[in-house]
Amino acid sequence: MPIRMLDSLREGLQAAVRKLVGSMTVDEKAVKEFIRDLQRTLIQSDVNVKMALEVAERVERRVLEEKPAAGVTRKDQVVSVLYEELARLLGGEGGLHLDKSKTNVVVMLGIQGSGKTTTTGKLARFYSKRGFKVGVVAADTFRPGAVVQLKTLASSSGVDVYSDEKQKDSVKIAKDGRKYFEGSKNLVVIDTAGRHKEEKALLQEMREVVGAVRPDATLLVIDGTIGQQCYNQALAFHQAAPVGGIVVTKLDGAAKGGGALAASAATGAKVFFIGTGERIDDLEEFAPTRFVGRLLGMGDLKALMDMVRMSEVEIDEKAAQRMMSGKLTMDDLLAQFEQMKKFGSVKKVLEHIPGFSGAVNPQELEKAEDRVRVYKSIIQSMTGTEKTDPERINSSRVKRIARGSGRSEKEVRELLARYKQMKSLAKSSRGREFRQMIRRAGAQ
Ligand SMILES: Nc1nc2c(ncn2[C@@H]2O[C@H](COP(=O)(O)OP(=O)(O)O)[C@@H](O)[C@H]2O)c(=O)[nH]1
Ligand SMILES: [Mg+2]
Repeated sequence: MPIRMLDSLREGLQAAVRKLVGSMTVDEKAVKEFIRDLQRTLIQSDVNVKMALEVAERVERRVLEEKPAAGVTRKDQVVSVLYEELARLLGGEGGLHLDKSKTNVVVMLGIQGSGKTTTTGKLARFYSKRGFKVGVVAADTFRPGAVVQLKTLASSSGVDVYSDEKQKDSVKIAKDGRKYFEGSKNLVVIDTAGRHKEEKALLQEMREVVGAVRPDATLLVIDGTIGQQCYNQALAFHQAAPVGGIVVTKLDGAAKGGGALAASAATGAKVFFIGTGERIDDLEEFAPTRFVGRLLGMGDLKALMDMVRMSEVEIDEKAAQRMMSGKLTMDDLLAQFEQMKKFGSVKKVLEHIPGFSGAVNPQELEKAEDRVRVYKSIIQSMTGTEKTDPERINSSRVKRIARGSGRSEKEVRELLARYKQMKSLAKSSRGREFRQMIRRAGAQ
C-alpha cells in the first residue's frame, strides 16, 4: 500500500465520520452515503481499487446485517465496524507467541540506526516484567560501544548479557550466546549489527546468523520516520531471512506511521510492537485498532467510541418507561434537559480531536444550554402537583410560576407546549427514535 495514501485517507475518513456523527439519524440512506464516501476516499488515496471496494462492501454488509448490541447506537456500530475493517488491512492482531516451557530465541534484524539495540533492551524489559527469564546477546561486532549500550540497557532491568569483545565473528557470538543461555532462560534476544554502507554484506550476515541460530522468530526493526524506504528495506530483509514480525520505531516523532503499513505489506508479516520513545519503557504491543485511530488523528478507538456514545443523549430507563406509558412529569423532562449539558463537555473534548471539531454546532449547544437553564428555573417554581401533573397548570398558575421564576409567561407556556409535544410523541415513538426526539426537543 503506498504511503502517500495516508494524508488524503486521513482527511477523507475524518470527513466521512464527521458527517455521520453529525447526522441526526443513521438510517440505510446515511449508511449508503457513508459507504460511498468511504469508497471514494480509499480510491482517491491510492488504495488498490479492488481492496477499497472490498473494504467498503464489508463495512456496508456488516452494518446493515449485524444488529448493534444492546446499548450500542448505530453510529457506534458504523464507526467501530469501520475501525475493525481498517485494522484488518493491517493484518489484525499479531504478537510474539512464546512458550515459557522452553528457551525461545528471537533474532533482531534491521539496519543501523533503526533502533535494534534500543528495542532489544525494551523487549528484554517488557518480557522480564511479565515473568520471563531473559538473556540478551550482543552480536553487533561492528559498532564501537554497542556492547556497552546493550549492557546499560539490560542492567536497568536486571537482564543478563552475553558478549565476547574479542570475538569478531558475529555469527559465532550469536551461536555461543544462544548456547550460553539455553535451558536457563525463557527468552533470548539476539541483537545484531546493521552496517549502513554495506547492505549486501549486512543481509548476508543476517542470513548466516539466522541459519546458524535457527531462532523461533525474527523481528525486523524499521525506523518509522523513513517513509517510502520502509517498503524496499523490509522486502530486502525478508528475502534474506523471512521476517516473522515487525517492530516500527520512532512513532513518537514525525513518523506518520506509513512505515508500518509498508513493511507489513512488503513482508506479509504483522507489526508486533511499536517504539514510542527513547526510554526503555517506550514500547507498546501493537494494536491495529489503536494504530488506525492514531493514524487518523482521532485518539484511540475506545476514547472515540466513548465520545460518540456521550454525544447521544442518554435516557434514564425508568423515566423512559414512565414517558412511554404517558406519565411524564416535569422532573423527568428536566432530567432529560439536563442531559443536554453533556453536549457542552462533549464539545470541549471533541474540539481537541482533529476532524471532530465541527461535529457539534457551538451555537446550537449554547442555545440548548440556555434553554435548559430557563426551563430549570421554571420547573423549580412549580408545586409538587404541578410537576407531576402539568396538565393542571391553568393561566393563573402560569402567571404565578412566571413571577416565581423570574421568567416570562411566554417562556412558561413554551415549556408547557414542549411538555405536551414530548408526551404525545413519547406515546407514539419508541427506542432510539424516542431518544432522537428528546434530543431535538431540547436542542432546536
Ligand atoms: N524517539 C525515539 N528514538 C528511538 C526509538 N528507538 C530507538 N531510538 C533512537 O534511535 C537511535 C538508534 O537506536 P539504536 O538502538 O542504537 O539503533 P541500532 O543501530 O539499530 O541498534 C538511538 O538514538 C535511539 O535512542 C523510538 O522508539 N523513539
Ligand atoms: Mg545497535
